[in-house]
Amino acid sequence: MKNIVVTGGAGFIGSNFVHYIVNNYSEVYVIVLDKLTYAGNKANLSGLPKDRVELIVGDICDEELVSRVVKKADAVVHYAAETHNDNSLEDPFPFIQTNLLGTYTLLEACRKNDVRYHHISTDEVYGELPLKEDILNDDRKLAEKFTTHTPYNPSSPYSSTKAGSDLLVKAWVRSFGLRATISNCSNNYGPYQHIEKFIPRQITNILCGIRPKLYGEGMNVRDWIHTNDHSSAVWAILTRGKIGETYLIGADGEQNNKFVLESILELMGCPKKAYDQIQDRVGHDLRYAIDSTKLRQELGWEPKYTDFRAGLKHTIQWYIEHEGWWKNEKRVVEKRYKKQGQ
Ligand code: NAD
Ligand code: TDX
Repeated sequence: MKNIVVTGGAGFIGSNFVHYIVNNYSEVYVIVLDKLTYAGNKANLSGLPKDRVELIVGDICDEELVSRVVKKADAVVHYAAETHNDNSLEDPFPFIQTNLLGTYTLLEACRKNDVRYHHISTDEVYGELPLKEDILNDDRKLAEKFTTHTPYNPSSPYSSTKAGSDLLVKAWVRSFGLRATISNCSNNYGPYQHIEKFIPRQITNILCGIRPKLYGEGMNVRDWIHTNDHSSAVWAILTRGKIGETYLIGADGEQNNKFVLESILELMGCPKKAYDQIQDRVGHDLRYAIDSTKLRQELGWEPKYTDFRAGLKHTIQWYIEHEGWWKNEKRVVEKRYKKQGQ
């Protein structure tokens, strides 16, 4: 793996992956293909050596461009997507276009050029799980965590387009022998995450003197993983994963939103209850939880950043030190949320 194309490499998780490669694998050259939508930012790649990383600004739906870029690669790692559930509820079309048509365009380019492909996906394709306490009180033996055998049951336009893109990959493996793998990861946190997302939205709200916003009662559970652990898992799958397989990535980081928000407030020296409970997200998934046994047993992967409180503290510090990175965007994001009643 000498030449890797990373789509969406100027976004949150993609750029963290590019940093991870540059810091750990000196022989690898990375081409980032990114449209630089509102979620992409050149600054996420600043400081990286020019002889190791190249940014090509373009759309993954552009067949001619994609074919030209993919031809040069040993592998494509596909992160580019429209990623925010709330946006998908306002306007699903960009999700259909990038997540489905964009993935199709990449798959065709990899098939025609026999290039190894790794598909980045989400645990949201499986829909929601009941809360742990409800499983204990129910005798139907409900699933406790997502595994690769859990049926797909996506809830939002975002997760349904991610589910559709996963299915395209599976079909390209079976029908055309594409050398592909898929990973479905849980909620990431860490530096460079766009401030529309839960954790950075609340940190930057506090820094701007705005009261944090919790959807509903805040009992929804997310399985948090530090983005560096996601990167090491993707590298393990890309280099040692079995072709045609799906791996679930998670670090046993379940927390409900209320706990996460109150932890942020406490770590930032604010009263624990200094937030507003607001209108809930439509179709809001209750709980996600990943069983990553397969990845751990088959590939020997282990997460390193498992102290959530320490990770949160470090992330808060990053947003404090990088005000220039997010400040201009804050007004736009909050205006959009206000229009949506959130
Ligand atoms: P992000 O929104 O921060 O970044 C997405 C990137 O893709 C941006 O740089 C954007 O400019 C680029 N992009 C969007 N449309 C494009 C197009 N048509 N052509 C080229 N580039 C385009 O997203 P993220 O949170 O970093 O997520 C990255 C991937 O990881 C996505 O596939 C997402 O589904 C998946 N994922 C995210 C999480 C999470 O917690 N954020 C968890 C599991 C999986
Ligand atoms: O202001 C908020 N208040 C709030 O309570 C926001 C923005 C969110 N929330 C809640 C909704 C969710 O239960 O916090 C939780 C996390 O919300 P998001 O950051 O929007 O993430 P989520 O919807 O869980 O999806 C994320 O993880 C899986 C990513 O955005 C997806 O791209 C990924 O696939």
